[in-house]
Amino acid sequence: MAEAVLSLGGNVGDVRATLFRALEMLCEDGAVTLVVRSSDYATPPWGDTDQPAFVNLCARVATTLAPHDLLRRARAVETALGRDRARERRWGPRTVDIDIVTYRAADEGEAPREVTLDTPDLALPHPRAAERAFVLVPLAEIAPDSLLGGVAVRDLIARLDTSDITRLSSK
Ligand code: PH2
Ligand code: MG
Ligand code: MG
Repeated sequence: MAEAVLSLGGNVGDVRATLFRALEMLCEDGAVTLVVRSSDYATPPWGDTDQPAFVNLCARVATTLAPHDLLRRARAVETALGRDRARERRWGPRTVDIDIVTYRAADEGEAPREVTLDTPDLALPHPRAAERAFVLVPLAEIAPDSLLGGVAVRDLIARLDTSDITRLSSK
């Protein structure tokens, strides 16, 4: 079993319900199982500030899927939940975005190892996660000691302004 950290976010529609459903759909069979998820967080739009606030969360999953198979599943869930990549603008509004932040392979009898990948559709660890408070704040809730590019999440956060990110109470 491998373990992956996922970042989910969206800002169109009933986002909290959509993110909840996205986790359910990702875990619909035994190939992906939820280990732990963060709270939902309201986060200011990053990259393109002329759009509504996002809701973001992070989740740790165990999976038998290889990185690209996990990506394919994430994309299928995005599409099923109303995302239309052909119509959206870069960093613009979307019902749901599911990103793989890190992927740790644990082959039988071997120590877990962090997978690094640089392909056109998937780079691991996620190349910009370490700079994004909307990824790091939820991630710190579930794994403050985890490393991104060799630096602990709690230390990465210390460099950023997180004052405009608010944890949403559970529904
Ligand atoms: N995703 C984007 C662009 N900007 N801003 C926040 N706060 N949260 C996101 O998930 C997000 C974003 C494109 O994927
Ligand atoms: Mg994405
Ligand atoms: Mg994204």
